[in-house]
Amino acid sequence: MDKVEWWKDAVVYQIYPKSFQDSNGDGIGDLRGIIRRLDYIKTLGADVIWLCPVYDSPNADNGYDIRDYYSIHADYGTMEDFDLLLKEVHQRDMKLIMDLVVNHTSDEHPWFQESRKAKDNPYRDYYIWREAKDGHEPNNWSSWFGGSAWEMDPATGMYYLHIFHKKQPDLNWENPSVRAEIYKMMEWWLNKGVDGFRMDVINLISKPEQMPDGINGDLSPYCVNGPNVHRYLREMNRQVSARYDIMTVGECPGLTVETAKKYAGYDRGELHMVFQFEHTGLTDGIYGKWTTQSPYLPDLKAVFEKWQTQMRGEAWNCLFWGNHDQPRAVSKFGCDLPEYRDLSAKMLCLCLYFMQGTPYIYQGEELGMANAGFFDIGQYKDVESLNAYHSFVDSGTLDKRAMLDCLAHVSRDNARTPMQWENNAGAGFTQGTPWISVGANWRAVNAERELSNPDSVYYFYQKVLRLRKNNPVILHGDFRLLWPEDEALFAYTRIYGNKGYLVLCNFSDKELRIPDPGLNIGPLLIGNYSGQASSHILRAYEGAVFTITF
Ligand code: TEU
Ligand code: CA
Repeated sequence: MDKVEWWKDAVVYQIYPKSFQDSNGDGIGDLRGIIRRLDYIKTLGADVIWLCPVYDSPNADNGYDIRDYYSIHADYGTMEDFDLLLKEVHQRDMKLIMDLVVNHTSDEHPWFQESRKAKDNPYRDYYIWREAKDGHEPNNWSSWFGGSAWEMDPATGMYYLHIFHKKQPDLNWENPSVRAEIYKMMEWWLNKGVDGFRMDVINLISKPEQMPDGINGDLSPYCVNGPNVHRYLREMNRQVSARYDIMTVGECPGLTVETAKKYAGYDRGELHMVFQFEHTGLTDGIYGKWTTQSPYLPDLKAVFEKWQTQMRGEAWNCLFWGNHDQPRAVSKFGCDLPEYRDLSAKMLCLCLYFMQGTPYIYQGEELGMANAGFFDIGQYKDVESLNAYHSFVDSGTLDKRAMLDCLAHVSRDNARTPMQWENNAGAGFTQGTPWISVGANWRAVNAERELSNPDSVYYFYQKVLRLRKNNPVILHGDFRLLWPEDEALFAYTRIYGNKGYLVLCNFSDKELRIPDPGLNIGPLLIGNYSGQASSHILRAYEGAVFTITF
C-alpha cells in the first residue's frame, strides 16, 4: 500500500469540554473529567482528540472569545491538569489537537484593552478600527451573530469590527506584529507537545482595506477568503506548522471545491484539510440557518459526490455530520423517533465513513444522541440562538412558536447538552446541576447502556472504524455515486484495483427495492440490522456494505 500521512488514516474525536465530563460537581465539564474518559475514546477507535477551546475566557461564546492564549480557564482546571491530560493522551498512543481561535480575541484580552485606549496606542493596529460615517457605523455589514458588525467604542469614538459577538473583536492580520504574536503562541503549544490545530474560521482572517456596503449587509464577499489569506497561511505553515509533525485542519465557512483546494491542495503548503459546510448548509433558507426543513436526499448526494470526486488526488476531505455548531446528526440527517434512532444513527455512520477522508466524530454521536428537546427559550444558553430568537421575534418576522420550532431543529445548543454517560440524575455528567439541561432522552440513550449492549451504536462505530483502518479501498478507492435521483436510497461504490465495496443506505422508513447495479456482489461486510442483509431490498433505515468481486 502507498505510504499515507498519519492524519489521513486517523479518526478524530471532538470534545466540547464544557459538556463532556464534570469531575468536581460544579456542573461544568473539565480536564480531569476528560482524563477519566480517555479509555472510552480509545476503545471507540479514535486516534486524535480535538479539544474545543479551554483557554481563559469570559465565555461570551463558550471559549471562542479568548482572554489569554497561554492559560487554562479556571472552570476547566489548571495548566498542570492540561499537561497531565496531554501525557495521558500520548500514553494511550493518541494525539491531541487544540482549537486555534485567531480571527478574533475577547474584548477582555490585554491587546484589546490597550488598543481601545487611544488612537496612538501601540496596540491600536492589532484590531480593525474605522471612523464613523455620517455619525453612523462605517458600513452596513451585519455580524454573523446578529446586529451590526461594528461597535462604537466610547474612549475614541471610533468603531471596531466584530464578525461575531461584540465581545469578539476581529484581529488585524495585516499587522505583522499580530502574526508574529500568533505564531509565537502556536509554537508555545507545539513545544508543549500538542499535535496540531483546528483553526477556527481561518478563511476569514484577511480583511480588505476598502470596506464598502454589502448586499443586504452581507460581509462575506469581502471577508470570506479575503485578499491576503493564502499569503498568511503559507507564512504560518512555513514559519510554524511545517517544522513539526502535526495536523492542521481549517474551519472554513462558505467554501466551494475550488476554494477548498486553495487551502488544502497537496501542493499549496497551507493546511492539511478543511471543513466545508455545503452538506450541513443545504437546509439554509430565507431566514438563514433558521428552519425546520430536512435536507433533500438527491441534493445531499450531489454535494458528497462533488467533494468525493473533485478533491480526489488533489486535496483531502474531512468527513463529518455534526459538530458543536450543528444540530445532532441523527436528528438532522436520520430519524430520532425511538423506533429508528438506533438504526439510522448506525446507517449514517456507515454512509459517511466509507467515503474518502478523515472521519470526525462529535461527542455523543457514537451513542446516537439526538437533539436536546428544548421547548422553552429559558432553556437555551447559546448566544447565537438567543440573539436570533430576539431579533426574529421582536421584529415580528417569526412568532414565538415558529422560532422555538426552528431552535429545536437547528440551535447549536442541541449539540451542547451534557454527554449522557449514565442513567441517573445528571446523566453521569455531573453530581451537581449541569450548566445546561440534559437532553430529553438520557434515560434511553447513554454510554452505560450502549457499552453493555454488543449491538449498540457505540460498538457499530467501533466496527466501522476498525474496518476502515489501513484499508486501501477506503483510503484510495475511486468513488462512484449510483442512482443520483433516488429520493430515499444513497448508494455508492468504492473501488481500488480489484477490490471494492458497494454501500447501500436507506434514508427512509419504507422498504426499498434496489435496482441491479451490474456488479458482482459478494458477501456482506457490515450492516446495521442483525443477521444477513440483501442487496435487492433494504428495510427502513437499513445500511449495508457488500464486497464487490471481479
Ligand atoms: O464557527 C464559525 C461559524 O461559521 C459559525 O458561527 C456558524 O456560522 C454558526 O455556528 C452556524 O450556526 C466558529 C466556531 O465553531 C463557533 O463555535 C464560534 O462561535 C465561531 O467560530 C466564532 O469563534
Ligand atoms: Ca467541573
